Amino acid sequence: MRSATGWERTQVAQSDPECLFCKIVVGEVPAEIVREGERTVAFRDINPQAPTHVLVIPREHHPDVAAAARAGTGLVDELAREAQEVARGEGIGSDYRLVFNTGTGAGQTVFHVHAHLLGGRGMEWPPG
Ligand code: IU
Repeated sequence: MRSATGWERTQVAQSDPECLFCKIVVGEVPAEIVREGERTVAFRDINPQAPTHVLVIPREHHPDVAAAARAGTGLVDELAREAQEVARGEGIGSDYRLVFNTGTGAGQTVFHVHAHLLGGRGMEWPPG
């Protein structure tokens, strides 16, 4: 398991010291990192729901996708682009599901925006 050590000293504009994913960003909490960018980190979900289950997050703290979109800096676009790169790296091409659970009623449990990239198996619709 590798932590995000290469970026430990990067100044993150917006960070929450209590946030688990902010701690992963600075390497304080280990995670299985699969890809890092200037503004994003992608790591494997500890409780995978598919052969590929990677979380793509911004380094900046935003509680959910709507807040990240409101920041108006193209961050949500970048999460989608990074997810595509991770999918390519995982060998699943462009067949994947990208999910932003938003709000406790929709199953969000970690309030640092994250895109779930799920793939490597058939998907059903509607989701549960
Ligand atoms: P959710 O959409 O907020 O429910 O997703 C949070 C995800 O974070 C969930 O799939 C967890 O398995 C995952 N996760 C993780 O990968 N590492 C952790 O230390 C914790 C949660 I806590």
